[in-house]
Amino acid sequence: MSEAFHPELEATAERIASMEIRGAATIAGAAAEALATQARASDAADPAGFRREHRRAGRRLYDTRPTAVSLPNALRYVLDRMDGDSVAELRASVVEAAEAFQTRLDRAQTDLGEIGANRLRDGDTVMTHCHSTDALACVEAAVEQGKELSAVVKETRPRNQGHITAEQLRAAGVDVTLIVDSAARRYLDEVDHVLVGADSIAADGSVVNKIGTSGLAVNARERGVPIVVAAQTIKLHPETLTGQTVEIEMRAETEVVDDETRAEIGGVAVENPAFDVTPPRYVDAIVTESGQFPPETIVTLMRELFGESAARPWADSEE
Ligand code: RUB
Repeated sequence: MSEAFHPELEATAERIASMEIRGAATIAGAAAEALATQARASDAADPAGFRREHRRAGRRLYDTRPTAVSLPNALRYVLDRMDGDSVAELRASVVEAAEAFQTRLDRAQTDLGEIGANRLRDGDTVMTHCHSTDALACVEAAVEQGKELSAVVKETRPRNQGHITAEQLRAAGVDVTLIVDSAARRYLDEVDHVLVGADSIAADGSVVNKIGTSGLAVNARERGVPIVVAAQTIKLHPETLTGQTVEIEMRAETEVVDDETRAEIGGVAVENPAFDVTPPRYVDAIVTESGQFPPETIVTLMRELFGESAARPWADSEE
């Protein structure tokens, strides 16, 4: 099997691309675990073969979805720790790093949940967009502190991730109202916070999240409702330190209209960007496991965590 992808790694890559596995933190955990699976099963003949195999496996995972930086940050975490003089040592280092990554991921979410919960008062209502495990962690921690909360949940077309949020908030004991996306402004007067997650945060504090986040933030600012982004530090995009922009994923038009509807409408273009960019001036706070930050200061934390450079330890496409 040397240098072939393990079927489970291939399956994880396909499930990330099809969004069966979705959400930035969940994608990151799945990618790290897939590398560990590849390592456990590797029959590489020598250390060089093992390294090549895992750099290529990293590339396979990297190529699945372009916007959530938690994916390359997970690959960086594991592959940067691939170390040893024998295949056995290399294998152990990859498995250990993947396990440590998952532990850090879980701990970071718990810690940021506690910090985000401090912003929420008993009786508050939050408005959510999409489904973010980091954002949910804040609400769940507040509920555990004994606060009673309500939520206005945007359905989040075209994939309706708001349905997952609605179900999970209801299960946590939150009073949930589901609305269509275009009703958001009407309900902003009734909410105390807009609480969303992030797929990537750029060095200037711009927040890349599910399409519709930026419009919601602009409307919330106009209504005087604070906009809080819950995002653990693996959402910080180190390549933006050197001026790179975050690629916005364009998805299939079939997510927007089915073939029959499309035939009825006739020859129109359909565009389906999955994410948008909210400028820092529309964000009140970014809540991470290391504390909460005004977006304009996030660059300091990014430099501390990643330095000035972001290596790409996965294989180049021509390798
Ligand atoms: C998911 C999305 C979520 C972030 C944060 O988009 O935009 O808000 O990924 O999620 P998609 P989390 O459904 O296209 O993956 O806080 O769980 O990392």
